[in-house]
Amino acid sequence: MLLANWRLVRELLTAVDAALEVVDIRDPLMTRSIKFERLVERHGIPLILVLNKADLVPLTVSKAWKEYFSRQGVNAVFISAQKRMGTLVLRKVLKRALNNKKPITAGIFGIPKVGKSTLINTLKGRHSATTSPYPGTPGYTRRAQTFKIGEGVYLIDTPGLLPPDTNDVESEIRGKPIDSLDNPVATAVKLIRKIVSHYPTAFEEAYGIRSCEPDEILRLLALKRGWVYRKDGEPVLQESAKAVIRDYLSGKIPFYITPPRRVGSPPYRAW
Ligand SMILES: Nc1nc2c(ncn2[C@@H]2O[C@H](COP(=O)(O)OP(=O)(O)OP(=O)(O)O)[C@@H](O)[C@H]2O)c(=O)[nH]1
Ligand SMILES: [Mg+2]
Repeated sequence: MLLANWRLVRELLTAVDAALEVVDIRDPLMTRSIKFERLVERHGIPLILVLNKADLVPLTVSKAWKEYFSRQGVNAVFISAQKRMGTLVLRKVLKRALNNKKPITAGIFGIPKVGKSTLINTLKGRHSATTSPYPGTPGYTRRAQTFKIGEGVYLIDTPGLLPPDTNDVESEIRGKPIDSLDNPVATAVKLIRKIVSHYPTAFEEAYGIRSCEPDEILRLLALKRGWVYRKDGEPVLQESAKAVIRDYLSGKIPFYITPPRRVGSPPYRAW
């Protein structure tokens, strides 16, 4: 799977007037890249943090995240690229950040599967950039490409940035294709723990499985879907593990976290 290497990112940052960093609003802190943000700062261009997938979280949560970042001096906008929500505000914020200058070129960056290409399509008004639901599946972005989204307004779509080197499971599930994960069951267990610690009824709502126990959830899901070994009827946990990761990425499992109360305090225990 091709990712944006840092040399390409630096080259692009030299060429653009502003950088848009797209993150997943369900967990912005674990889907942003501080390394990237520092690089933008060094290039002296405006950074706009685009909190995408706002259709997956309550409006109060979107507002709280925007507020959280504003307090830290980060220019943040929440949108739903898929549902075409908030894009007018984003256009305005971009215009203001560049003092109405024209023509302008902005780069769209962010770790894999946060919706960079979907945002381009929404702003352009038709399907031009290819998209895909899971890391490395056909349609994911392999190279930088420029799109015109209005008179004198150009956006550059870019391949996913290397996910930040944290212990968080977001980096694990976005860094490579799901079928290439070393241990999908271990990754899914970590993901389930993260989900239920913030949204205890997630698996009941998604699959009708009333449990918060990762092993039990994987076992029951496999049995429910008929993913069993023919010889002994035991559940194939790899299959349910991959399904959970896919369903999380595509937003089928309800989940979101709320901003930490005090700036700087961790939002939750890192698993
Ligand atoms: N619910 C929801 N899903 C979204 C939204 N924006 C994008 N998606 C979905 O997220 C998935 C990834 O979208 P892409 O636009 O391919 O993401 P990307 O950041 O360009 O991914 P890479 O090119 O692989 O780095 C797709 O299945 C989109 O339909 C959104 O606002 N809400
Ligand atoms: Mg893309």
